[in-house]
Amino acid sequence: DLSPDKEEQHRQIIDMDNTLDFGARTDVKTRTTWMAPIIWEEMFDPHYYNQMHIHLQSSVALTVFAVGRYLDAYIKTFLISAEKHFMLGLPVTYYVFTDTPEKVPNIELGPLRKLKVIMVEKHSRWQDISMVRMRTISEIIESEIRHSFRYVFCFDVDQEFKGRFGPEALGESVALLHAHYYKLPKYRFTYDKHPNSKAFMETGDFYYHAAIFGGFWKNVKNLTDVCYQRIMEDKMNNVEAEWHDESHLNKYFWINKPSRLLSPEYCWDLTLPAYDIRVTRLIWAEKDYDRLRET
Ligand code: 2GW
Ligand code: MN
Repeated sequence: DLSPDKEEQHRQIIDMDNTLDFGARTDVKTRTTWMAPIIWEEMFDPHYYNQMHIHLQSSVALTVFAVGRYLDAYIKTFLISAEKHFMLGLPVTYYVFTDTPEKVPNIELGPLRKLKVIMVEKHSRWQDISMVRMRTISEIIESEIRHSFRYVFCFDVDQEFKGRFGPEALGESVALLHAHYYKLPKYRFTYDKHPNSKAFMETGDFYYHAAIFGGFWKNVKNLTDVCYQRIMEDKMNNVEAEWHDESHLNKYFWINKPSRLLSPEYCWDLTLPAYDIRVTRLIWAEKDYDRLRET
């Protein structure tokens, strides 16, 4: 575990994070009502964040699931591109969860970077592949990550890094604005609408995308525990939230406000018009649903 002193020092420096220039972008929202920053290009000095997190000895565990056909389809591009853009300069360990460990390609990793492959079962319902991730992430945080890493970031695999995804994205509790919803009025957000689902909500702050979430390991552990518990309660009550784990994630962040938000630069869909997107740091990979989802 990190010593309390280090943790405290880190918290102070993060809170003093007054280098962000909230006025640098007038075309987009750069702060939430609870004063959490929303990170956009031109608001921050990349060099400052690199130096600060090296100084603080920040370390990052990245979890990603590649089960069934998703391994062949996506993992190689995901990992190779992460090596070029994700948290360069910091110690990073990739935790790859798959049902076919022997098929994980051998990727050349930079210094301070490691890859661990962990076997998981392939759930027959795809909704379960994505929902059970919550439990698996909680377990690996408890058994390993908490002893060696300050931060955990959890990613969908069907995406590719294209630009800097650096330590400016690190925070106590980090959520991502969904590319399809950040400009839409709240009534269009697809929160869960089953009154007896634990994910049910009538209004919220933003629509968050479950393709990326992260933060201090303790916060991510709590998030995954709470979401998994609510997913299981739903199962007992024979109800499934509209967008599965993503609905539960949205409910969680409605109650537990994230301390830092990532703009859709951090997970962009290239099929959208990009008026306010000046950099694409990560993009959605193309989906061939017929090929990927047939069973
Ligand atoms: C998922 C859907 C249909 C068929 C297969 C799968 C599948 C997902 C799979 O066969 N193998 C697998 O490893 N996955 C993992 O689950 C993989 O990491 C993938 O990125 C993640 C979520 O599935 P994905 O990317 O196909 O769903 P999206 O892009 O529509 O994701 C959003 O909604 C999901 C819930 O329905 C999750 O909340 C996800 O985090 C969201 O981005
Ligand atoms: Mn996805």
